[in-house]
Amino acid sequence: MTTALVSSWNEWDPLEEVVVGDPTGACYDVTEPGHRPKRRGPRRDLPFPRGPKPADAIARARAELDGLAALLEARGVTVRRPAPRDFSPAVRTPDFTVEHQYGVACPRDVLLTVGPEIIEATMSRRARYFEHLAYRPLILDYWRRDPRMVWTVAPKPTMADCMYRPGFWDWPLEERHRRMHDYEFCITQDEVVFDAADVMRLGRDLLVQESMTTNRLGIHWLKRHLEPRGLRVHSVHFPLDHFPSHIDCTFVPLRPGLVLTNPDRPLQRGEERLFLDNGWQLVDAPLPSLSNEEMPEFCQSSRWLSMNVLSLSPRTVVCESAEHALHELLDGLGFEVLVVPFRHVYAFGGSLHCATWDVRRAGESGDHLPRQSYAPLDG
Ligand code: DAV
Repeated sequence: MTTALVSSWNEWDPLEEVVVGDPTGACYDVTEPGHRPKRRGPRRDLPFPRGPKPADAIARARAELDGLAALLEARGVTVRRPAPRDFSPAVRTPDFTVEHQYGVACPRDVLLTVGPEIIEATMSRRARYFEHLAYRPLILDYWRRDPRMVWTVAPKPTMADCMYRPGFWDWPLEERHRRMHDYEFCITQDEVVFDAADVMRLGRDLLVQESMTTNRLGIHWLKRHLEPRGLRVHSVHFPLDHFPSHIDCTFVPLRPGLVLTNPDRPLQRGEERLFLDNGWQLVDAPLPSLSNEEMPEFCQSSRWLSMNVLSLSPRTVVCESAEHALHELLDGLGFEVLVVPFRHVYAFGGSLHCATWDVRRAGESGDHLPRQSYAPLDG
């Protein structure tokens, strides 16, 4: 009997094999219908740069990503990296053109492991349309070596102009607030759209956030795909987040019974029942060490990257080294806290959870939320 190479059911079981992102060849975020990048800090009003990122920024991010890889290897985890690529070429499909691509520092956004299956997400932005290609040599290798590995490619949307909601980026704040319970963002509901980082895996249950990067059809596609295998897919909502993108700075399960939550982004009322009815604790993360304005100039994520942690096991978590308040909280909750500097990666799309994609964790799918009045697939 061969042992599985690809198998990961949740966010916390002992990590055995992981892909760590690489900033080589990365370009700046592209202004497009699904994204409007902005600078932060004193130069906030200058235009957002275009094209490849400078070599020194890439070198600093690479040093931190390599540091994470070294820590993981020292802990006995097998680490693999995507092959370097140039992301500066433009992309032209029958439906859109985009002036350049993005990069592969954040594999979490693109790939989702569910048990023995690797799902390539549809993605939601044009500059990331072909990002999966950078991982194909790795995925093919897993597929060849693991006869039970299942390789699934979710249907690519057109990313044509009509897939996006015109005007979204210019809505005044009051309008956003008024519409917050509609969960309508820059993508429409006309095509299947999801980024893998909007999903959190909890064994038999998966949570998917409705966001700027995942729409209701995307969630429905995941339900229809996964539920016949006995899994349960739940959509979750955080109405106070007016620009939601990826769930891993908002709702971060750390072990069975415990989720790290974002005090600025409570769950939609009623959705907490699933957790409380099953005796789970929702523990708010402490305030991050940086304000949003202090985040790196070209970083497009919020200060809540502080809670974008990577679990090595139900009792060991890797955190960014400056987030002392979080280290203390996790220590008090009984975790061994490992730290690495990671702020130079922030401008490349995220922190420790974003920059990794787990391929194998020990353990099986478990039912950690057995009490629920679950609404199965409804057509
Ligand atoms: O809170 O800004 C960022 C996630 C990055 N992939 C946030 C979410």
